[in-house]
Amino acid sequence: QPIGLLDSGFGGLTVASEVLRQLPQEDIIYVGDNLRCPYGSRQPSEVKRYLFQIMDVLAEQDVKMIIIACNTATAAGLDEARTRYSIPVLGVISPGSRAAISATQTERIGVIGTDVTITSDSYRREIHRINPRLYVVNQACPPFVQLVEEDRTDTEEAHQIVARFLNPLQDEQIDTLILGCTHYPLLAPVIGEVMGDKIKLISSAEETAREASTILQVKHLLNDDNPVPQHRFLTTGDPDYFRKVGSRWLKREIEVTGITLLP
Ligand code: DGN
Repeated sequence: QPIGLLDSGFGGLTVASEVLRQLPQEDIIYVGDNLRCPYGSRQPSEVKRYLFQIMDVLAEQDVKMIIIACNTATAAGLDEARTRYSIPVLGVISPGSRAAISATQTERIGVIGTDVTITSDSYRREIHRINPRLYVVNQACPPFVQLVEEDRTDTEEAHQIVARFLNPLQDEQIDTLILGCTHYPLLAPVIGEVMGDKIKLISSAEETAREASTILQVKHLLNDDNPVPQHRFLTTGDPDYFRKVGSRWLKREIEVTGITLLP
């Protein structure tokens, strides 16, 4: 049985890449809802509807676990998703919070994400559930996702937009910045340049893949005899474009199939 992953577009590939690295014997199915990306400025109820449509597609493929590799969808629907499906469902917000809590020394953490994620205040709540003494400052960065989706991360315009949105964080004396959107690690070189090398950038990918691995191990669901793992990628957008951009981000040639979801 494969592991299912989903995102509004390319962002979840940062998590998929880490799953492939940590769990090389696993089959995966990835769904990118590129046609309806970005999710970040939609109503949470709409994001939740899209999330369940995609989870149904993955459930039909008999996946053994679903990783919601999107902070926006995690913030909008993780709790309800866990009640709807009987397989393990993982989000990216708790793993990212844990990684930041381990990383900070000054006890001051910044969080960047989409409007839905930042408005939900999910990271601050999760961090404070574990350690209420930590200072957490939120900053929404709505245009960042499109820079990734449109493959414009390596441009002067990207640098200017990133600098403008991160400016409010410069005086906050944070030492750790959570990339609270799975698209943002693909902008990490620019974000790192703007914030300086003293700031640790936290992506949820590594910690989420580790959690997936632990759960599969505990449940005796790990695939340890799978000589030719299958990696399938589905998109609601243009499969050729997904193959081109996705292959580059993942540093491997991928096969992509187009799918249609209800409006
Ligand atoms: N990759 C998504 C996230 O982590 O929030 C989302 C983005 C979006 O569609 N705006």
